[in-house]
Amino acid sequence: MSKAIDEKTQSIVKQCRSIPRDAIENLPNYKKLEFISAMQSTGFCDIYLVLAITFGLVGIFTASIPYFGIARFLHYSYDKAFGIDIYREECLAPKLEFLIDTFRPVTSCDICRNITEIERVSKITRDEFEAKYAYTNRPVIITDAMNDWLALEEFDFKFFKRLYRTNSSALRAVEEKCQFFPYKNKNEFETLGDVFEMDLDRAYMIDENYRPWYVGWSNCDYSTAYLLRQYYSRPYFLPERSESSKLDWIFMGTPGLGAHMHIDNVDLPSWQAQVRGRKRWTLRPVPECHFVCREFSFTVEPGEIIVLNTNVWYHKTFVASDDEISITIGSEFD
Ligand SMILES: *[C@@H]1O[C@H](CO)[C@@H](O)[C@H](O)[C@H]1NC(C)=O
Ligand SMILES: *[C@@H]1O[C@H](CO)[C@@H](O)[C@H](O)[C@H]1NC(C)=O
Ligand SMILES: O=C(O)CCC(=O)C(=O)O
Ligand SMILES: [Fe+2]
Repeated sequence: MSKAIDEKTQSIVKQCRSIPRDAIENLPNYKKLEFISAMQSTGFCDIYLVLAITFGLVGIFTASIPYFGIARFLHYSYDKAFGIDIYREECLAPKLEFLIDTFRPVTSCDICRNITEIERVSKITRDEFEAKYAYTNRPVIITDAMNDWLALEEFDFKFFKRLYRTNSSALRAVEEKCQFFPYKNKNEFETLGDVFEMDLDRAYMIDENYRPWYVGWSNCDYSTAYLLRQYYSRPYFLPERSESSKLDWIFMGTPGLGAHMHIDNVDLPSWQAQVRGRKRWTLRPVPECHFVCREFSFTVEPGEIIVLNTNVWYHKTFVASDDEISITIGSEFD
């Protein structure tokens, strides 16, 4: 879950601010990127997308022909032509942010081919979870994994406001080293501290003309993570050997807002527990699978955990409760 491409970009931007411009222009792939960028911004045509889809489709349709090397050939030339490893030249990214999504390697559409809705399961064993979902990129909702969580009673805006109070080490840690995503509220919330300075009437939508808000952040601070873990337990279905990531991701906000459609770049799949409120998700297959797979939506109810590989599914969210804020906590797993 740590996290969206744009979230990644944000951290890159920070890290790249100090690099002089001409050093960036000397990176080996700068010219190539600039060319594609110019084509796109003149609106000449979305040549890159057309090529990506064509390559992807031809690759898929020929993949089943044994010894007919075309899929391999296409994959190879695709990589050569477009496979700029943007993360090795991370400082190109902020300049050409919009290109990042298209620099994903081609995905096999087997991941999404037969999936048209999300499955809901309960009482699943670790082995079954591992075989069917953990590493298959098949999204799933587990409905019975948070029954004994204190978080269900305790997590609300005030809880986090107390935890991340002004000058606290928890807040300082997030502001200094963790990621913060204010989504549509980026003009008013520069840091997590700004969120908790919002007055409670607004936070709880009591204001007559309340303005909706939605934010997410990673908690990368060890002692805060330890505290948070007093309120939830590691979901029982995760494979035994799977390391629990030290990084918690928390998303919180009012009805009507959520995360925009994006795909992440983080290696691992993740789980996200819906502690409070309801959240509508839309999952969209990658563009090269547009004709093979379907987009679909569903709502995660309080008490449910969604497991999703956010690196292979585009996803967007939308808080769908009537009058309650949505609060989720989650993490990557391996
Ligand atoms: C998809 O479903 C079809 C028909 O139900 C089946 O033959 C095929 O093996 C499935 N493909 C995958 C990748 O699961
Ligand atoms: C936070 O720390 C600053 C600087 O040490 C201090 O001036 C300020 O009063 C503190 N604020 C609170 C609410 O403790
Ligand atoms: O929960 C959300 O609103 C977004 C979550 C997300 O983007 C993710 O888990 O990767
Ligand atoms: Fe995401």
